Amino acid sequence: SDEFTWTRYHELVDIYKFLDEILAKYPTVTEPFTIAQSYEGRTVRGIKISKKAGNPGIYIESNIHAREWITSATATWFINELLTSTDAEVRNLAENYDWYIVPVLNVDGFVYTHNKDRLWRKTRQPVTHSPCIGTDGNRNFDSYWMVNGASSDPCANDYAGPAPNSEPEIKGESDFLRANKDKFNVLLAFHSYSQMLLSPYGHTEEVPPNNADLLKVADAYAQAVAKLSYGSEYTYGTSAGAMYYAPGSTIDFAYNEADIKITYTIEMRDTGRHGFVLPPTHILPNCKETLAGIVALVKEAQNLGYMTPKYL
Ligand code: 0X9
Ligand code: ZN
Repeated sequence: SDEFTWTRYHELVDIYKFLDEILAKYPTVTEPFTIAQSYEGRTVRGIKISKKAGNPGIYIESNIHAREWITSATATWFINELLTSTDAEVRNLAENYDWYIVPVLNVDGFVYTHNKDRLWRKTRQPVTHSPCIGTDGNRNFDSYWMVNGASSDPCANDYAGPAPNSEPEIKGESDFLRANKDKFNVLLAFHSYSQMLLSPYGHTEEVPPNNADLLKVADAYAQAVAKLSYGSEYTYGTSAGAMYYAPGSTIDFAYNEADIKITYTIEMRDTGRHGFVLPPTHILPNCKETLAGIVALVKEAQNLGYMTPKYL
């Protein structure tokens, strides 16, 4: 794309302009889709990239947390790479997998971080009988909602909402994932920061049946990133085990309700020096190491047998 660059962060309208340019430029292999209308009336948009029928599918959710700007910067860069890279590994990703990428899920919160409060995390829907605004999207999914952890206080940053799916953005993504569950073999939820890969579950320290595989695939990702001269150090583990309880998250919903057995929260750069306000100089290195990680992740998931098209 002409003016869209990865030397700075972009506002939602520019990200959507970038999507439109990509859709216009690659009409035979791209397709738009809609996840939801947000509380404030914005469209939550996604782009499908598919070069061949019958590919296994990979869904990428980005910026469910408004302030985690590095995630949409990386998602847009990744879209561009899938369509332009001449690298053999990237071409393999583009040719042999279908990609469903939502660069900004929490559109209202994202706009708010640009206009009002750089460190806003939640949605922007008011809560009845509370002066506080917004729900944590990553606690609002209808999977073990409010079981261990998550807050019932509307003023808390991890407020789970008045009910599961109370947020239109979350209801929309849930419906989309459920309706298309036969299409998705892998789901990645982009977050920052911590440099960690987190696998299910978030609501219990018990581990899922394929935990050993999930850790193997995460290890492949971490090793591929560490190998790069500029590569970051990534750790991994289950969400509740390696980080903290997080019930009602995207990846637990994906695992439990959409039958997506390879799924991670990817906490990108950094480890806390800059945190959410990651300087733009980090964008490209973060993008490149994420791509290297995803190449390795897909390869390992393929080796372990998780990439058979689910509808066959
Ligand atoms: O708290 C969260 O939602 C995530 N961390 S963040 O700093 N980006 O807010 C971690 C969630 C990890 N757990 C699950 N996804 N289950
Ligand atoms: Zn987050």
